[in-house]
Amino acid sequence: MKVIHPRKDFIIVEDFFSPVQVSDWLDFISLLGQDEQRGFHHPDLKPNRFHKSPKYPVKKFMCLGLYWNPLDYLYYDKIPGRGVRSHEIPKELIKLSHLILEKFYPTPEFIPQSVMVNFYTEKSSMGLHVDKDEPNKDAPIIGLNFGSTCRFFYEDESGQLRDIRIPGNSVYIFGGEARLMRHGVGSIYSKTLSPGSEGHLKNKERLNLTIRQVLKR
Ligand SMILES: O=C(O)CCC(=O)C(=O)O
Repeated sequence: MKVIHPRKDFIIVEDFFSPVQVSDWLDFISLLGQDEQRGFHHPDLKPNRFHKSPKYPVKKFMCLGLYWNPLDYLYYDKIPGRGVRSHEIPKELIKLSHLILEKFYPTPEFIPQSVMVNFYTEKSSMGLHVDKDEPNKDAPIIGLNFGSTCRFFYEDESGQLRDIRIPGNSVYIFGGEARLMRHGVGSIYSKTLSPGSEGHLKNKERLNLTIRQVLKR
């Protein structure tokens, strides 16, 4: 494992997952993603001044736990328009999030309430944004990264935009002073599939899970 601190309260841990763990997680996520009602879909995005009916910029998307609606940026108990709850957050993922925080970013009483799963292809990216839709802006956000390396943009302490490569098999955490930093995902690099993800993901594909505590205690 290699721990990197691109800025205060933003931590990347490379080689966090072993290839076997990666393969197991990807199998599991793929299974959840196949569910007709709760699984992967390509939602519409909130209209903006450039587009009346934009699509979400990432090819496939689903949530576990509370559903974040890309149409209005709000969190829901049930998936709007479908009337069903998302898959529950698996116990293993809750345990994993606690283990990650305990080791790299001690946080009292983190309660995972929503996991956003984003599946990127070479045509996907995610524009710069701030994660400000959660009433709880104190709890850190944990990212799990599988597959290809991406170019990740983030804002440093002085407000300057910087970028770093985030490889598969890594995790990142941003909380505290970095919790409301602007960030986004640029290019997905070719031929960077991480060990354990071959056989599950193709060249230039990337899967990211972000784990959040949405509500205040
Ligand atoms: O794919 C990623 O690593 C970034 C996801 C993201 O920006 C977000 O969930 O707010």
